[in-house]
Amino acid sequence: YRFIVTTQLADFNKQVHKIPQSIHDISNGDHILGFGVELAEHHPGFHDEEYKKRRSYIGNLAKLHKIGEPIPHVEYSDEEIKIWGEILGKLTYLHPTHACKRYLDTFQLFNFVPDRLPCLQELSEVLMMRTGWQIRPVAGLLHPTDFLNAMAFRTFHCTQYVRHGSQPMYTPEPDICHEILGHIPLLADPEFANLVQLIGLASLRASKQEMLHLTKLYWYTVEFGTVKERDGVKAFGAGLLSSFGELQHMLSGEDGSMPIFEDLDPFKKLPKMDHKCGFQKRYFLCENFSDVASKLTAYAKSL
Ligand code: HBI
Ligand code: FE
Repeated sequence: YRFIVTTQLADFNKQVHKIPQSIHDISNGDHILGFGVELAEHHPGFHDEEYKKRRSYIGNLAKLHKIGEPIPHVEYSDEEIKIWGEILGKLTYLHPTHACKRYLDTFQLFNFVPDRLPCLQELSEVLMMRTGWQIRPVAGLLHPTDFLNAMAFRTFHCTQYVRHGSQPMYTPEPDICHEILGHIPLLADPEFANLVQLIGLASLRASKQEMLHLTKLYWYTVEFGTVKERDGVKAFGAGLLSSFGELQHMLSGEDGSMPIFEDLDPFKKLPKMDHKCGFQKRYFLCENFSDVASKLTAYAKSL
C-alpha cells in the first residue's frame, strides 16, 4: 500500500487536530484515504465490479462497528480463502529463516490453517488476553493521525477484506492477509505491544511535522523493521513479514540491488518513505525490541 501514502501526506496540511481522550474520540470511518470505495486505477481490482462490491460491503460492516461490540463476522468465499491459503503457505515457508524469533513464537499462538480465514473477533480476544490490545475493523487505509492515535489506546485498526485474486502476492493497500500475517502475531508479544503503543502515545500531541516524523518511525519499525539475531538479520516489520518478495529481497536483493541496513536514531531526520512499486532500498536494523523501546521512549519524552 505504498502508493497511497502520497495522498496521506497532502492531507496532513488540511488537518485540525483535537487530542483524543479515549478510543471513542477516534473515528474509524471519517478519514479513510486512498481507495475508499472507488479503487484507484492501478489497483488490480479496478476493473472488477464484483470485487469492488464485495470490498465495499465488507468496508461498510466495519463502518457500522462500535467499540465494545463483537467485530462483525464475514463469511469468506472459497476464492477468498484460497488466496489466504496460498499466502499463508508461501510465507510459512520463508518465516523460519527470515522472521525474528519473537514473531515465530507468537505466530504459534494462533494456529493459522490454509483452509480457514481467521475472524478478527477471535484474534482480538487472543490479543486482549495476552497484551490488552484490541482490534477495530476499518474500511480501508485510515488517516495516519487516527491510525497512530488509536495505538495510544492499544487499538489496532484492521481491514477485513481480502486483496484481489489476480495477484495474490501483491496488494497496493492493506488487506486482512497483511494485517493477520504481518501485524497480529507480534501484538501478542508484551514488549513489542508496548513499543507500538509508545508511537501512539507520542502521536497524541504531535505537531504536523512531528506527526510526519512519527509516521516514518512507524514505517521503518512496525512496517519494515529488522533486528539482529545470532544467525543474521531477521524481519519484524509487518510489510516484510507479510510479503514473500520483500522478505527475499531483504536478505538477497532479489531484484538486483542489495538493500542498505542502517542504525535507527529517532532524533535524526528519517529518509522519505519509499512507496513506489518495488521493495525498500534501505532497512533500519535494530539490536532488539528493548533497544527500540528505549530509543522511542527517549524521543516520545522529547515531544
Ligand atoms: N490504515 N487500515 C490501515 N492499516 C494500516 O496499516 C495503516 C493505515 N493507515 C496509516 C498507516 N498504516 C501507516 O502507513 C502510517 O501512515 C501511519
Ligand atoms: Fe501495515
